[in-house]
Amino acid sequence: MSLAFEQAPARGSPAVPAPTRDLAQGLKNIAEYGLTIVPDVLIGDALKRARDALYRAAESDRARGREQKFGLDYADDDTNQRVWNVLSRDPAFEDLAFHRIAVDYVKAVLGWPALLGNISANITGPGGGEMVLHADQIFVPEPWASEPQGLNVAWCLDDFTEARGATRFVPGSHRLNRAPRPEDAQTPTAPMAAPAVSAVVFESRVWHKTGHNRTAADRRAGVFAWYTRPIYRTQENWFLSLRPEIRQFASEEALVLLGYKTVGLGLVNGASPA
Ligand SMILES: O=C(O)CCC(=O)C(=O)O
Repeated sequence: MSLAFEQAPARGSPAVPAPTRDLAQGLKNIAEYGLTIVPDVLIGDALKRARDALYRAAESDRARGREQKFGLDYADDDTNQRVWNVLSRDPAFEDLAFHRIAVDYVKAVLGWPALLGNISANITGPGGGEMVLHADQIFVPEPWASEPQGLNVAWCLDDFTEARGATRFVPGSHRLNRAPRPEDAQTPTAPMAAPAVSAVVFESRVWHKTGHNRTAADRRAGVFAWYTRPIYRTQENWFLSLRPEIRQFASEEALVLLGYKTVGLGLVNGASPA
């Protein structure tokens, strides 16, 4: 049995917590398991608008040869597709990024102000492979502070089932307060099954990965809104205040310092802007 599971919730309790609409209970779930499921959030036509918009954007990216892959081995995985920066693709995603429930969790877990770090979508496709086991705050050097530095709100736009590659979690692993190492890759995980219209809120230290899509024809679309504490934001907002010619004639090093040339963070549609 792995260290993560020894520290996981007591024997006999469910692998993932029961869905709840109650914020206080949700926060307890996040403290104990690292995640909570909020049922029935995308009411009215909100689900259809977001789902249609996402599949339209994904299809458009494919048609233009701009599709982004994700998975354990990008080279061999042609069926999973990531769509970056969905906020700019359709107004339906504003309703997810700034949703009352999402913002309430962000304020309660991270404090305020916080930043929307990214909002992108992962669509698993038939045969799509797993992602590597990871925690979302991989950019934070260890040892980690005792509080999460970020929060993810996953919007289920299709039913998340184990067969379709629902996100898989190591419940309680956030309490290890470290990222998984290569030797942790086979740690047992629990699929986070949740119907479309649900949101899954998980803190940045809990270990997780995209599951393997074992279906013949089903896709699974999730929109992941990632929020962080604002501590390393630049004090001056260069993107708004910089004289344009400074960027135009800037050295490579100056572009790095100003945030225009980057790796991993500060991307534009998944790539460095310069
Ligand atoms: O696609 C998923 O289920 C999980 C996505 C994820 O963990 C990520 O994109 O970092």
